[in-house]
This record gives sequence, structure tokens and C-alpha cells, in this order.
Amino acid sequence: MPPILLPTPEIADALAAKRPVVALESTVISHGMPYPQNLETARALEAEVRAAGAVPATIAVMDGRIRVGLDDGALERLATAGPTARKLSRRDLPIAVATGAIGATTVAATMIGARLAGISVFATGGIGGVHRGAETSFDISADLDELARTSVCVVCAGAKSILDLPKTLEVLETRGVPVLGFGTDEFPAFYSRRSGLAVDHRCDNATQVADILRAKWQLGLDGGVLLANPIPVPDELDADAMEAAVAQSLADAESRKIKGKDITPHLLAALERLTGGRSLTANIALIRNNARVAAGVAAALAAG
Ligand code: PSU
Ligand code: MN
Repeated sequence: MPPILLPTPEIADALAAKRPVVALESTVISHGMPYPQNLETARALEAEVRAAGAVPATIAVMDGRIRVGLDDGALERLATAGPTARKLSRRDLPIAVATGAIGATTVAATMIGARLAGISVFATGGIGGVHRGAETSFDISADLDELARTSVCVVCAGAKSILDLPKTLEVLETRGVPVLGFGTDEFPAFYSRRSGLAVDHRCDNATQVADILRAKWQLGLDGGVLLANPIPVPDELDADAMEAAVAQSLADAESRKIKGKDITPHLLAALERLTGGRSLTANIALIRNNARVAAGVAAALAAG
């Protein structure tokens, strides 16, 4: 393992023995949720992965190294840092490592850390994608490019409708990223199970997912696979009410001229305010569900 990576002993052992390991991102802790729910969720995700028989590896940058697996002290450090931690995507990783800054990894940067460590499955809430209005702003998340090039399976609940979902799926198609639905034919829209947009293929269990991952990588087709796992039915939010909240949060961000990497965290916080916290409850439920499914996929991959 490159010296710039610092896995916990438990994770190093699990990887050496080819036991299932699931990577978890840290931007959702620092920038995606308020304290203390972020810390509680980070701990709950680790517990979900363990209960499902895999070892959790939350990834972040601290003291000049990519930490693979955070102990409770490190999780707390990140959760209390909140948005004062740097939000790290591919372009930011080398800067944070070289300067020793504390940094939270996005989907893109978590994929890079996972790949370097030899972890093939990663659970998150929602991926970044093509923003609405990207035809003029050019705002397309680096998460999509990372999915195209880095061989990790990313389990998410689809993408939020703060993004342009049809354009996001078009880019994934162009860049050769298979989009699988877990128990669904439709690409889920984060807070709601449906978007009206089709996935490439439906998988009904973890073994079917693992078969596709193995086939892709054995074909020499480097790059990721997106596994879209809908929010559990009881946690789903009303699609029309969410659409209204999204429209209002986008208008608010525009009037404040929020741009670049600040826009996604700003929209998430605005949604939470506008829904009186219901978006946060749904977010926690779906990400826990993703952690469970990811552990199953990691186990199926390890068993094959
Ligand atoms: N979408 C969410 N929750 C999140 C994020 C996105 O619903 O927490 C975070 C993830 O870390 C994702 C990042 O990788 O935002 C994307 O940021 P950007 O749009 O700036 O690429
Ligand atoms: Mn962006």
C-alpha cells in the first residue's frame, strides 16, 4: 500500500485476507449534514456495515495522509470540523495531502482512496451529477468522470433533483458507466423511489451485482459501476413537495450567487430548512440502507 495511505490495522487485515470491506465517504459528514446528526449517522453507517458482515472504511484526509478507516476520535474531529474541513474532489486531494489540511472526501475522492487501498465497494447517499443549467454554467460534478475511470462500485440512492437527472444519465452512458437498479427498473431520485427514467439493468440480489462487476473488470473495462438503491418506502418524501423545495433552494442559491463546489452543500442545507428537517431524516434512512446493500455486494464479491 502506498505510504500516503493510512489504513486502520483492522482494515489492512481484512483486505489482506480478502474479507469484505465497504468504503464510506466523509463529505456527507462534514458538508452534508449538521452536527451532531452527522456524527451519529457516521457511527450508524459503520454499525450497519458491520451488522451486515463487512468492515467499514470511512475515508478522509488528515495530517497529510489519506486515512482509510477512521476511529471514533477521527470521526468526531471531522464531524465537529463540519464545513471548515475542505471538500475534496480529485483536483483537491494532492493539495490537502501536501499541506496537511483536514479534508472530507466527495464521491470522486473517496473512490480514489478506495481504489488505492484495494476496496471495490463504496456506499454513499447521492452522487454529484450534471447541474440544472449546465449548458451555460458547465457545472458537471467530477464524480461522473471518476465513475468513468476508477474501478469501484458506488451504491447510492440515485441523485437529487437539484441536478438534471436525464443529462446525468446521458453523461454516464457516454462515459461507459453501467447504471444498475437494485430491485427496481427505474433510476431513483434520492428522496423518491421514482424518476420516470430507466436504469440499464435491474438486479434483484447482491450476487447478480457482483457478477456484473466481475465481468466488467475481467473484460478490462476499467471504471466504476453505479448501483442505484431506492430509498425505503416508509422513508420516501412527497415528490411534488420536494420539487417545490428544490426550486426554492435553487432560486435562493442563484440570488446569493453561490457557485462551484459550494453549491451542493448550500442546496442541501436549504432543503433541510425548507422541509423542516424531513430531508435530513430521509437522507439518513437512505444512506443506512445503502450501507447495508453495499456490505452485501462486498460479501458477494469476496465470495466469488
Ligand atoms: N449529493 C448529496 N449529498 C452529498 C453530496 C452530493 O445528496 O453529500 C456530496 C457528495 O460528497 C458528492 C458531492 O460527491 O457532494 C458532489 O459535489 P459537487 O456537486 O460539487 O461535485
Ligand atoms: Mn460542481
